Amino acid sequence: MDDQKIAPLNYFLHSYGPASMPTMYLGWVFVAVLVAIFLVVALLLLWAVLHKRSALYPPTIRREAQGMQCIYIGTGITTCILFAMAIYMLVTLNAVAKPTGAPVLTLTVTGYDWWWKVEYEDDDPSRRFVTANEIHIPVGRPLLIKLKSADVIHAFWVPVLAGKTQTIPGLTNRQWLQADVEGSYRGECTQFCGVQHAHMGLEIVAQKEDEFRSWQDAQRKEATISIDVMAGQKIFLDQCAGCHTVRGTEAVGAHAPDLTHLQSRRLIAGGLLTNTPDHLTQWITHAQQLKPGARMPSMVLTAAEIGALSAFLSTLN
Ligand code: HEC
Ligand SMILES: [Cu+2]
Repeated sequence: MDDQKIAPLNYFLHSYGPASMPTMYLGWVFVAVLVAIFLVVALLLLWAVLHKRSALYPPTIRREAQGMQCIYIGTGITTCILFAMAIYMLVTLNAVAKPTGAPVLTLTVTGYDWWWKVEYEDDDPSRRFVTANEIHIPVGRPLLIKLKSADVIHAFWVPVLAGKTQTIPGLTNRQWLQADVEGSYRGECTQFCGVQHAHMGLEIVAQKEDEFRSWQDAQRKEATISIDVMAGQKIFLDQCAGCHTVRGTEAVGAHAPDLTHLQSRRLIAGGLLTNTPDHLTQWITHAQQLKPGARMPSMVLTAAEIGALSAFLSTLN
């Protein structure tokens, strides 16, 4: 969790993968062309202001014909530029439409108010697993993401890796993605989906193949609950299991983030808080103050219950 790298250049108008690289160049080229056009027009305007037509030289037929000629040339140039830009845009759309090769991984990502459920698919059902908000991927390999929604329309967007795709109730949309640089990339919901839309973040963590494999193996495991935290587990089963799952226990709630490997995640609550013991306690007791409207109530617990529950949650790694 702590040694996770943050990609150094996680900026606007940068790209770290082939699903977004062509679009990034398109953006830069369009900005350059538009700035150039702006400068040319501004200069021509300035020239016109400075060379005002003198009243001593009334318009002649020859001058008017010259004026018309200028308009034809200007329209011609504009049309050519617009056509060139349209063609470049179509070429770019085509370039990002298909993955660089067969996807090595298929994920189903489902948007919920206001978090993301992430399912790693596998032909062997025993190798499938579920997590939330933090998506690990092998660096340099294409993957396929199936996008669904559990409630309203959301949109999945990791700007430096790929364009945005909507998640629509009842539909499965598809999007491919590839990160060519190791690191952690921020994503957002980009379709207004209710009060906490701004706190529906996600993180993509691109890792070396072997690191990714061991992360996957760890995620597949069920939680191992030690006898010391049984009191906390009991509170969890009473208070939290209606919504949350911890694989390996009787908690199988389906409409909240899977907490089996909660401690492996860097952030909680859609990127609102870093995952520290302190923040976890605050979140559990004050979810509605921290993220008003979130689909988790602020839980009313005694200090002893919070202590036992925190001990239980701290073992979910
Ligand atoms: C009514 C359903 C419900 C109950 C009961 C509930 N939760 Fe939640 N919980 C949620 C939802 C929904 C979220 C996601 C909220 C968000 O990010 O908007 C969540 C998020 C969390 C998270 C953050 C997970 C992450 O990775 O982002 C933790 C930790 C958590 N709950 C712990 C608990 C504990 C512990 C209890 C019991 C004391 C509990 N919850 C009870 C619905 C519930
Ligand atoms: Cu949203």
